[in-house]
Amino acid sequence: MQNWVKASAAGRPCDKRSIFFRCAPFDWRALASLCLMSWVVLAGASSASAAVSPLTIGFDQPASDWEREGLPIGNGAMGAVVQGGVQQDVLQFNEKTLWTGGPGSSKGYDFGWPESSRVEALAAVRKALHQKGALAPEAVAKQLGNKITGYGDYQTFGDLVLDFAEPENVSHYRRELDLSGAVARVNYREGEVEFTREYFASYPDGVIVIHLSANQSGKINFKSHLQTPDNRQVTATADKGRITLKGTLTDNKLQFEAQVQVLAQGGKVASAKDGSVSVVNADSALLILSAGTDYALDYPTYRGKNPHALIQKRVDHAATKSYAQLLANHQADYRELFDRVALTIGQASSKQLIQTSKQPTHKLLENYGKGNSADDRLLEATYFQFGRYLLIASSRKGSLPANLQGVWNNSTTPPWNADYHVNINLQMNYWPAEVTNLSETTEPLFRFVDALVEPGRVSAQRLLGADGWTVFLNTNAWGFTGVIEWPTAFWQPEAGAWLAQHYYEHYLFTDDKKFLRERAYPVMKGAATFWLDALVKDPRDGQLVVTPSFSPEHGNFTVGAAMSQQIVFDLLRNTTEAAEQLGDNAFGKSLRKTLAQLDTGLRIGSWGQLQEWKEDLDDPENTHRHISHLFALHPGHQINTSQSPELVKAARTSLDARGDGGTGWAQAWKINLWARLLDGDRAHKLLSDQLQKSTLPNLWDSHPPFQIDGNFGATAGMAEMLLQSQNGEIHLLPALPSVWPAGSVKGLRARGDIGVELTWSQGDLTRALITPARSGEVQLRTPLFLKNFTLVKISNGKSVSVKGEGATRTLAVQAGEKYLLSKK
Ligand code: FUC
Repeated sequence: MQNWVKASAAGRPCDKRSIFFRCAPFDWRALASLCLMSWVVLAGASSASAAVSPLTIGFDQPASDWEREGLPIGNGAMGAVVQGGVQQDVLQFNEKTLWTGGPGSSKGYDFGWPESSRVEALAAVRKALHQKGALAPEAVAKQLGNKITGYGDYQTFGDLVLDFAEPENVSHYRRELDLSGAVARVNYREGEVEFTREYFASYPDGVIVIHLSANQSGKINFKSHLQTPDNRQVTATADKGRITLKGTLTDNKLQFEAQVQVLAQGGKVASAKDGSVSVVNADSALLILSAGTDYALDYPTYRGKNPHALIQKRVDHAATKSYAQLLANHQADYRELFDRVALTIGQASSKQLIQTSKQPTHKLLENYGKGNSADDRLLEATYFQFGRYLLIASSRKGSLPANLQGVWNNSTTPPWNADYHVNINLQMNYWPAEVTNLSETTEPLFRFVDALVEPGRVSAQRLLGADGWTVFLNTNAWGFTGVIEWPTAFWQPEAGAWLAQHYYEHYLFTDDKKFLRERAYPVMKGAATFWLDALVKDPRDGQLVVTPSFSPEHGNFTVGAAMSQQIVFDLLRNTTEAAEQLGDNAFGKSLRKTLAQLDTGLRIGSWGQLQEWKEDLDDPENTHRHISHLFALHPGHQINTSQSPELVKAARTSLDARGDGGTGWAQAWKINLWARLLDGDRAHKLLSDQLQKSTLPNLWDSHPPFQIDGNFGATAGMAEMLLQSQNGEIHLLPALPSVWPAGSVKGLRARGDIGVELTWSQGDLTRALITPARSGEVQLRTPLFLKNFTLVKISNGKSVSVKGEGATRTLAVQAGEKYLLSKK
């Protein structure tokens, strides 16, 4: 475990006589015992007096464990975890660009590129594969793997620490995260005095804010300082209530800076030489924190300006505003996104909640599935909205995309470097973005992937001798596009194509032709160019295949594994459609020619399963967590219930055999897959499993440890149970589980830039409001068409006619109008 130091003027550990007890090396046991003490003090306290918002994650004690009990706040670029100790409140915080490694790393850095071309080794691997049919991952890694240096790790920035006097007589403690308002809160009483702390991360002001208040005047007393790990050189100063911490990472000399302005109403603010600021006898206090680095997403140097001026400006500017103004700015920005979607699935109403169930969230989790249906639905609805909250908090324009931990990381050596794994994880992070009406949150993803194209061209050339661009298993803040040497995962050249899918999906959802032309198509075309070059004719049947090919983290290397083929198919089909729309006829023609010869990766095997490999090798007993060969069902849509029933059956057989186990993200993927198989109860079973087996008390997804993809995947899966639009029709309530017999959802989006609001009762749709943003034909699917229904245009109340028969009907719509379908 890393040592932490309290930042001091000369970057030295603090004075042992200081009232701060966490002098270097930072004593974690001391902190743990302090937390335990606070817990013991508070355990007897009754639960909070504050009103409980229905969308709240709450605890009745401070966090004793960052990962399991911390409450995350974030504004995309910055994140923080609220732990809420009474005597010592440690706000651990992050800024997304603080990474070790990369250009300038003391260890050297090469983007994962081998020194010389691997084209000959590749040819040898291909030849051996064609002769033997399969190769052990270790054998291929020996030929094509690469020992890398300077990959780096996403870093914790540090802690903003508030120290208070030893508390006496503490009661009524509550710590909560209000998802509707994106504010974390701590409330407790000390004797007669009621203390409140509020925390939020503002996107419009670029700062994290803490506000401390009490119900009596003159009661706010604390001392604040910043502390940061010892893998960096730092200086900390305090002047006029402003703590400034500047430094460089030892490894790569990345420059960083954090500033905190401490302000008080009433009382006094005093700055000390050791870099701390104290507040004495104030009525309330406000802390404004901002942090940044000189990182720039700019290949090949990745360096921009020293962050000092920007951070200073942000904090200065925010400090001119009142707490109420800062909060109002933050909430106006947040609510504009968050409030677009509301979900009711039979959860306890806020009134019932306040009266009867002030249960901390972890109690809801512990009691989940034990008979209190309203509480179970409350947990599910909260979990759904938590995914949306986390996406808003970890992915806003102007910073890097959400990484394996979103933006929240308390370590200098996090699991998997808290990087960007692109063989499922980064993609899953963005699955809920379009359908749950948070399209704007995809901007950091696109900016990031745009910046992979240039280094990705070198990887394509050096590793496969191909034009175009690609990336393999994993990438970082530094444009890593090459390969590592982990045999069972390193080779995943389809990752570029998979990322390109997100561009096209964004276009399909938003109908934004400019985005398609200027942003999506160049990236898609580059990824497709790579595959036009890299596909090889399979001598066995003359089809074009990926070789070597590896089904993520499972089995041997073979030729043409299902997932490789399905991803390439998805890319080439999407790019063909895009080329046609944009009039790039010559390229469209070569894509069509290639598609006609491409092995589609869809085969039904001896036990009725969808084959994971081109050969029928699947073991019905195997329960590996990756279910890669089902890519074509989700997130692809080559397999679908209306056009390919045989393949749907095979996919079901495979999914059933794989079982319901797996780590967080695997379970989340299975929610989506069962939803695509239109089996709402099974999808719900996976949701329950995820809640019961892979969810921490603070509702973070566990892998273990904490990994955020499962949160996002589950939110997407729940939306997928209510609405699907991947096959040219909008399917209303495609996989409604029997435990959600009545409910409503507002604000979901369907492909074609269409808003959808649904109400159902006794398991059947009763009302659907369709709001298209463009004119044209819309195909809707719902069994309501088999019953007595009405369909009216809201603006004139007139009936609208539909074409077709059965459960699927087509209506002509006008942009900006609203169409109401209801049960007669
Ligand atoms: C993939 C998964 C692992 C983990 C890692 C970050 O490689 O197979 O389970 O999620 O990404």
